[in-house]
Amino acid sequence: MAVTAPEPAKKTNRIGLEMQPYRGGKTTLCAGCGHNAISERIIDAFFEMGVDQRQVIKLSGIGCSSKSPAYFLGGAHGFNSVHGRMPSVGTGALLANRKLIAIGVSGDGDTGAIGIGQFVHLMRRNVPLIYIIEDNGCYGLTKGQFSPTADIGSKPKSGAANELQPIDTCALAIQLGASFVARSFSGDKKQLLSILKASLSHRGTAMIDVISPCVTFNDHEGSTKSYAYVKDHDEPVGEVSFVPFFEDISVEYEAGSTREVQLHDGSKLYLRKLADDYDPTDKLAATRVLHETARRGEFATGILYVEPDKDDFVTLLDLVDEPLSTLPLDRVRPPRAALDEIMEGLK
Ligand SMILES: Cc1ncc(C[n+]2csc(CCOP(=O)(O)OP(=O)(O)O)c2C)c(N)n1
Ligand code: SF4
Ligand SMILES: [Mg+2]
Repeated sequence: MAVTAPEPAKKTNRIGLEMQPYRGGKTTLCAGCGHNAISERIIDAFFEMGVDQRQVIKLSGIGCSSKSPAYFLGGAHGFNSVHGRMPSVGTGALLANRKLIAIGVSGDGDTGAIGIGQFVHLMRRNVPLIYIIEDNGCYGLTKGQFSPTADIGSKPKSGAANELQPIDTCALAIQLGASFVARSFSGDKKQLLSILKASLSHRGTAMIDVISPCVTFNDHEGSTKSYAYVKDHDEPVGEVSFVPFFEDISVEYEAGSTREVQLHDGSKLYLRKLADDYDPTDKLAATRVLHETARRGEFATGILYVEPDKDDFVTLLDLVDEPLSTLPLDRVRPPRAALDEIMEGLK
């Protein structure tokens, strides 16, 4: 009689779940699209951090990138909003329920064009949300027109090269007050996973710009957001190692060359400097590196800036601990007598 070997036990995370429940629907994006790789890393990060999806809200705007939340975390809440308007929907959701873990996915068009005003105010408020830009330098969903992150000199498949100044979303986010700003590449599994896991331990806006090539409209020779170009011009500012609060690992590191940063939930980030003078808690240094690398046609990647102790928007507003959405009416509405008093005062 043939004896079959027992199936290897499936890996479970710290809340006892397998990877499968963290997946979403089958992707309808093009095969090879960078956005699919980012969805995979989000699934890995939430699984490895043992996040309870019932606490999670996925948000997005409009674009191929904004379709992505359908392809990860099938057990989370979701809101696919209007083009460029995800920040206000996310802010509202987080004010109504401060216990939510929010992850927003946007595109370079959704953020840098129609949604730029909303993006600016989200960053300056330091709303506690992970904000991912799946950055392919074009409007993928509407057939590849240049977006505001297209680099000067980047060439389309046909027609003239881009001559307009690009928006550097990382430099903008740092200047505006975001407290965790990173850039990565959809093809760099290790770096992107560490950044995503660290962003889950941060309290405040975690803005992650992920260069994510559009294989259908912007992956040819001459494009500065193609796989080949980004692989050759990726300049990490440091190596990112992340140790979550629930893993008791002591890390040996070379003093002087590695920076230890304690995050909100007690997790630790170890940022090993590759560039001599890089300090991820120094806004000016981060901004300078972004400008210098851009001038050379390169992309600085890694955790560019982190300010773990900055108050987030919910804390600044001094909201009660219980989610507003769970409070009875008599605790959210002023009593009749208080309204009458106000009206009297206006006479
Ligand atoms: C109000 C409004 N204006 C314009 C559009 C058309 N539109 C849909 S997606 C898109 C741009 C998407 O680009 P991006 O955010 O970079 O996402 P990608 O598809 O590249 O991932 C535009 C202009 C729209 N849907 N709604
Ligand atoms: S058109 Fe481009 S951005 Fe959209 S799914 Fe295809 S490869 Fe991705
Ligand atoms: Mg795009």
